[in-house]
Amino acid sequence: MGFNCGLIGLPNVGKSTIFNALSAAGARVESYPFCTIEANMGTIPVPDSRLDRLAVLFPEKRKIPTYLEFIDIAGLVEGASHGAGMGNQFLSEIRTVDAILHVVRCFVDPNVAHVTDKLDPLRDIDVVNTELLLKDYETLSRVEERLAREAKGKGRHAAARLSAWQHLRGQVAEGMPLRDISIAPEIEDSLREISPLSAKPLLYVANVGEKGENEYSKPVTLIAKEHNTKAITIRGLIEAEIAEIADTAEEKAAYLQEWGLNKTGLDELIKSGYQLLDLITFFTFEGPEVRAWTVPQGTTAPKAGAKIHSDFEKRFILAEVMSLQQLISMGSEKALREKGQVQRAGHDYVVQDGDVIRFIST
Ligand SMILES: Nc1nc2c(ncn2[C@@H]2O[C@H](COP(=O)(O)OP(=O)(O)OP(=O)(O)O)[C@@H](O)[C@H]2O)c(=O)[nH]1
Ligand SMILES: [Mg+2]
Repeated sequence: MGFNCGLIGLPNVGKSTIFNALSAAGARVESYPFCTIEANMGTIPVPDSRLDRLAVLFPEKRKIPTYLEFIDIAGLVEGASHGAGMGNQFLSEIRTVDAILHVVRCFVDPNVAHVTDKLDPLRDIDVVNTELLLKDYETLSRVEERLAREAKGKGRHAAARLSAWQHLRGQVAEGMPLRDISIAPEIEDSLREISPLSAKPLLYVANVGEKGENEYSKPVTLIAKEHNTKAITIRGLIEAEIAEIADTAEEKAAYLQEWGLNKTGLDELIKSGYQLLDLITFFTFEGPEVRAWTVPQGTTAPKAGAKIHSDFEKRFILAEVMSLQQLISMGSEKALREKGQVQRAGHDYVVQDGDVIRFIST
């Protein structure tokens, strides 16, 4: 599995349109708000030219990419944290995702209703972020009541935990998202348990309509920087249409070129998403498959092995690590071995982006 991204935002900003562009899954799109009620889900293969090049060396093997999962969630409105609109459903769906893609309407189209009177991306961003924070505040307050009961007469540790928690709630009350707050070690576990919404990595997606970057999307890029993240721009409608009509990668490239684009929003999203989540890709060519895998940066070889087979971690002996570049330029694993270019890596080896690995286990 790659990673799991939830598309969120106000109603009618183009979330389902962008979902379609990304997954070509044909989710229902309408010009009225709240058209999405049940979340749509799509799994898409991550295009990676390194895997394509590696696969050339193993023509008899099946090529299996790593995957990215998108969830198109119902629109959120002011008051969602108290159940307005699709509030509660929306918020519970967000809890399950690894990262948030916050879609912001930056296209002008009088035929598409806006939930408020006029286009104002920064206000829209604020509405959504505030609802996430309010929900977190409510959850933190509930847990605090429990911690306060536990702290009664239970010594220093419980009291310290309560006070760290109170401090944290105070910061959230001031409007700070949890992802920007450094968390005291004694409350890390309790916080992880509640999977707070404002702690999830966030990427802004400016839906810019036909003409690309515009006066509405520029402030989104600036605010993204202020929030220590990035904004990418997607021409939602165009990319969705291209995804629908193009049957092959070549056709898609030709359509994109017609619009003066050299890559899709998806390419950009994957790149930014991997950076945002600190993810890397490694490759294997064991058995009948040549395959890409996604793991977080800093994963050790036995843990990476566990992606492939859960008991690989326990049975791990060593990892034989090859550089993809060298493997391709020398043409075979054998040639690499003869030159002594296969690295034998132990339990502590930290897998690097682009490693080609053969796991040796008991
Ligand atoms: N002109 C223009 N219209 C767009 C663009 N992207 C989306 N739309 C239109 O905006 C309307 C809403 O799009 P959806 O994708 O259904 O929006 P949503 O955010 O999923 O809406 P809800 O599910 O109701 O929250 C549709 O009529 C789309 O065709 C765009 O880039 N340009
Ligand atoms: Mg929708």
